[in-house]
Amino acid sequence: MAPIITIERHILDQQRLYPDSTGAFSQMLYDIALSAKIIARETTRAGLVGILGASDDHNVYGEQQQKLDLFANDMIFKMNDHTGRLCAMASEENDTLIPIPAQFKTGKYVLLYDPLDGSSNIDVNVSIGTIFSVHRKISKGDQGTLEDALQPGRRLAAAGYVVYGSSTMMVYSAGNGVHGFTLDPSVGEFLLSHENIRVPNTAKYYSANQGYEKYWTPGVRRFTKWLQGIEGEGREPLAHRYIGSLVADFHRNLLRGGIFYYPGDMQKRTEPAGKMRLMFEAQALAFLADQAGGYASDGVGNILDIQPHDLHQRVPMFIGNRDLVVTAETYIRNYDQDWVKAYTAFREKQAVFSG
Ligand code: P6P
Repeated sequence: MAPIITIERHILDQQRLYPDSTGAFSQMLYDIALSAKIIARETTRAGLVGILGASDDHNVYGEQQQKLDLFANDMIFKMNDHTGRLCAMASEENDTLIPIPAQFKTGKYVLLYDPLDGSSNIDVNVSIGTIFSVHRKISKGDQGTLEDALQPGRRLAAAGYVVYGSSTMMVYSAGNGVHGFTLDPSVGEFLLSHENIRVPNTAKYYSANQGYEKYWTPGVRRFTKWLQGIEGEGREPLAHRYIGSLVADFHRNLLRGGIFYYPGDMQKRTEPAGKMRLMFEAQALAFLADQAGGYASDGVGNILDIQPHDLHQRVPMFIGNRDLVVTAETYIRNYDQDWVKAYTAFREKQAVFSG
């Protein structure tokens, strides 16, 4: 029988790899794991406690019951605002940077999170997820600033996700491999179940919303035909799996091999930059993919190298097996020069606008 290792024990063991760490980093990962346990509990009961949809009911604390994504957003904030480990937070649910309340000490990390990605799937009982990433404070002074949040993914200290599916799993990396933990609800502990996850060399799946294929660029359409074995050297087709919940699609491809892509387009449905949020989805998953031997690109280059300009900026995303993502980049370079020009101009305008 494999040794039973809780996520707390694993984080402590990882901490020994960084002798200079004060333990604040490990403590912060515990806090995130605890938030995940509480969200997991509410997610599994969502249909039962009337959290679905806003309601006039009030819970035992006298607070109005909220939709699950707002519950998750509040939960992560309240678990982390007083710990003295963070200098700021940023959430997909909040337009601006979230300061640490004045009555609490600040720390040296910024936590960015999408509290419940895919929340439109909650009402139909499809897996959903929480995505988080952690940057180190680089600005002067005690309070965090946008400068601390808007750093390239290469500088991430840690990133991870929780997938609330048939079981609840937390997957994280602190820069030393990707490790997965499965929640044992009977003891309320995340137990190590997938140590040092590596993207399998042979991909099994491709994940994209082909309902929007008419908006895609010629290169992306031809790349999709290549994945299906119709274009090019007639490879064995990959199976198409698209759950419409990013964390669930990413998690399956991480474990079984595959590529997820949400391309930009020229028909202005999602602007040239597509739909994925750089700071709350793409950076975190790109960091994990890189740590697991995979690769994440915006179609032009590595997502980890993008200098962010806005908390809510979007990027196209091709993520998974390196050889598949590189092939997507080749198709785009060869057939989508117009899009590349429009996307590059779009990003340059963003840079200028953000000053
Ligand atoms: P579409 C969910 O809303 C989400 O942000 C991701 O979880 C998911 O991958 C994507 O959007 C689905 O988008 O346009 O295919 O419905």
